[in-house]
Amino acid sequence: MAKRTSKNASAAKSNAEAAAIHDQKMQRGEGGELHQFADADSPVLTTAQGGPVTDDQNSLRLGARGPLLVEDFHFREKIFHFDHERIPERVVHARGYGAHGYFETYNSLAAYTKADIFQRAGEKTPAFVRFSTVAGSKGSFDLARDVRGFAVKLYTREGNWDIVGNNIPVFFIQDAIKFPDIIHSVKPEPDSAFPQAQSAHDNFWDFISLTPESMHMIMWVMSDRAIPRSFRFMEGFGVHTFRLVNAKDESTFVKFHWKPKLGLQSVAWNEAVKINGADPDYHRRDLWEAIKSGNFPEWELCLQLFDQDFADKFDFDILDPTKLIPEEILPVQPVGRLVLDRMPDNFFAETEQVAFMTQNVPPGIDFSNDPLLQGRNFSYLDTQIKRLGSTNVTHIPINAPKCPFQHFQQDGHMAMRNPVGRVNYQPNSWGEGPRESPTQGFRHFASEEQGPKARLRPESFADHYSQARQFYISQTVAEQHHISAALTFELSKVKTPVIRERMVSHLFNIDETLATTVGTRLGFKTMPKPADAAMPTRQDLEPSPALSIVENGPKRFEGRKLGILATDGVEAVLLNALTAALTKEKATFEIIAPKIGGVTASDGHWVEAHQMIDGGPSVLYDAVVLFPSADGIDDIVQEAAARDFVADAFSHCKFIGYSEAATPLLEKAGIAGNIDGGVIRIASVKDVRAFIGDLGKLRIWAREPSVKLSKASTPVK
Ligand code: HDD
Repeated sequence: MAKRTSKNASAAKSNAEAAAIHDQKMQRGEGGELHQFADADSPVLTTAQGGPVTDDQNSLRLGARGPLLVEDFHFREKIFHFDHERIPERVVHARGYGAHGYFETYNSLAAYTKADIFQRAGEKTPAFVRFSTVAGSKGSFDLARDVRGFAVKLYTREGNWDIVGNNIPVFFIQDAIKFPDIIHSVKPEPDSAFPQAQSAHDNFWDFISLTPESMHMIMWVMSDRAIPRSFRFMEGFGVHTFRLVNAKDESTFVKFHWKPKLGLQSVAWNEAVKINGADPDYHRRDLWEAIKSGNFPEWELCLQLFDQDFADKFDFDILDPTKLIPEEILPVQPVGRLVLDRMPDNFFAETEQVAFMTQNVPPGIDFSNDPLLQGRNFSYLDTQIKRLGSTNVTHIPINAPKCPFQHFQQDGHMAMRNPVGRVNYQPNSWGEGPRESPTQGFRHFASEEQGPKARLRPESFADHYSQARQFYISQTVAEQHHISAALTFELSKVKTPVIRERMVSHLFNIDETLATTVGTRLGFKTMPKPADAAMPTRQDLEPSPALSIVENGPKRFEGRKLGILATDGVEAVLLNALTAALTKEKATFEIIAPKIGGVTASDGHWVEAHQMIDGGPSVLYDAVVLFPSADGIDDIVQEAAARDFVADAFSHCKFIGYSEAATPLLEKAGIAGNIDGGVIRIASVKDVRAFIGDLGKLRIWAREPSVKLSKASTPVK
C-alpha cells in the first residue's frame, strides 16, 4: 500500500511549524525549480513498482532544452495513472457524501424476523451511509431542489444489508421500466446539456405532466423536504413495503423509517439559491464538521409493521411505491439507532466506490412484489460493474462483508482474493470448501403467486391524487405557501405554455386554492379544467401532522450554527456569555468580522474570526447576532455584504439578536421599523439566555407574508 510521506511526523507538529521545516529543506535545481529531498523524517518517493525516484520535478530529456525521451518510465507511469483517475460517476445520485458508524439494536425482534442484526438488545453492527442528490452530476452543488438519497449499508454477521432509500417516502413512478424516462427528463436536456441539477425545465415537467402517478411525489419535491438544511436534519425511508421473516417462516410486512434525533429542518428556496453560491459544499461540510467535532448525528430506525389483513383493509395498495401509510394510522416503532461517528479516510476509496444494491438482504429480510423494488433488484448490480469496472466489487474493502464468507467465484479484473488449493467448485470429492446450509441459508419467502403473463398495472394503483392532497393539507400554512411558490418558480422556467397548463390541470385535482394560486401567478388568463383522472380524489383522508417539517422541528438549537457579526470593541461579557450558552446547548457558532484575522474585544482579548463578512453571508447560519461596537459600526454599515447579512437573515425569517450599537445596520437593511418577535435586543447576560431559548423555534414563519420572500407564496383566493 502506498504510504503518505511523513504523515505521522507532520501530524505531531502544527501546520505552521511543519511548513517552516519543509521550507528549510527545499533545494533549488538549476532551472530554479524547488526539490524536497528525502531525509530521516520522510521516506523515499517510489514508482508504483517500488523503484526509488531521484527527481520528480523534471522529465527525462536530451539536453536541458531538448525533447523528452520515451524511456522515462517514471513519467510514463505517472501520467498513465493520472489519465485514468476518473471512473464513471453514478448515472443517478452522482453527488454524494458518506460516513461510517454503527447501528445499535434496542430489543430483540425475533418474533418478527430471524435477521441476526435484530436478535440481541445492544448488538452493534458496523454501518456506512451515503447521502446524495439525484439529478446533478458529481461536481454539482448541494442545495439543489431535489430528492436526497439515504443509502445505508449494514455489515451484519450474516452478510451485508443495504437499505437504499431516499428522504421522501414515495417515488415518482410505479414501474421500474419508467426509471430511465423519469431520469432522462430531469437530467440536462440532451441537446443543450443544461440545466444542471435542476428540475425547472421543459423536459422534466413535460414528463411529469404526462405521468399522473408522480403527483404525490411532486408535492414532496416541491415542498421544503427537497431543500434540507442538513443531512443530519432529514428523515430517510426505505420507500417500498418489505417483509420480515421469522424462524417459523412467517412473514410480516414492514416499512423502514429513519428519524433524525435532532428533528427536521429545511431552508427557504431564496436561501438555497444563495447557499449554492456561498458554499456549494454546504451539506458535506456540515456533516464533516459535525463528525469531526464529536457531534455524531443519530437517527432512530422505526418500523411500520403490518399483516395481510391490514394490507387488505388499507385504503391503497401496499405494493404501490407512490403511496405511504400515514403514521397516525399505523404508528412507527423505534427498534434501534444509527450513529455516524467517523469520516472516511479517503473519499474515493470509500464514498465513491461504495456499491449499494437493494438485493443485498440477509436471511430474515425479504422483498414484496412492489414492481419498482423488483426492477431495482435487477438494476443495481449492472450499475456497479459499469462504475467500478469489475465483477469483483466486493473485493474493495468498503463493499466487503465484515462476517466470514467463502464461495467459489474467482478471477476477473483486479481479483484480490483468490482460491487457495485445488477446490474451486462444489460438490467435490476432496472434503474441502464451503457447503450449502438449508438451515442457515437465505430462504426466499414462499409466497404463492399466480396470474397471466402480461404487461399489466393493477387497478389498485390507479388513485393518483388522494395522497397528494393529503400531503398538501397536512402542511402548515407557511409550508403550503412554499409549495405553491416552488411550483410557480419551476413552471415559470418551462417555456412551453401547454406544459404549464397541463400541470396546473393536475393541481386542480389536488387542491383548488393551490391550482388557482399557481395559475394566477403564472399569468393564466383562464384556468384549465381539472385533468382527466382515473379515479376521483378522495376528500375524506385526514391531515397527517407527521408529514410537516415545521410540526416536527427540534424545538431546540442543538446541532445548529449561529453567525455572530463582530467588530473591534465587541462587548466581551455578552460575547462570552453567548458562546458559553451555545456550547452548553451543543450548538456551534462562527465569528464574522471585517477582517479574517479577527477582532479585539472590549476587554482587550483577541477574538479569532472564522469568516470575513464577504465570506460568511447569513444564509450559512441558522440564526445571527449583530455585535458591532459603537466605534466599529461605522466601518461596516456602508458595506453591501453587511447590509445583505442582516436583510437576508430577516427575509429568511431567522432570529436576529442585536446590540444597541447595531441599530444603524438594522436601519440600513430596512428592518428597523419592522422589528418583530424574532428581532431581539441583547443588552445583558439575561437577554442572552432568553435569546438562546427562543432560537429553538428556528424560524419566525409568521414574518414571511410581510417580507414577501416569494411573490408567488401568497395564496390567491
Ligand atoms: Fe436508485 C442509485 C434510491 C429507484 C437504479 N438509488 C441510488 C442511490 C439511492 C437510490 C439512494 C444512491 C446509492 C449510493 O449512494 O450509492 N432508487 C432509490 C430509491 C428508489 C430508486 C429510493 C425508489 C424507491 N433506482 C430506482 C429504480 C432504478 C434505480 C427504479 C432502476 C430500475 N439507482 C439505480 C442505479 C443507481 C441508483 C442506476 C445509480 C448508482 C447506483 O445505483 O449505485 O442502479
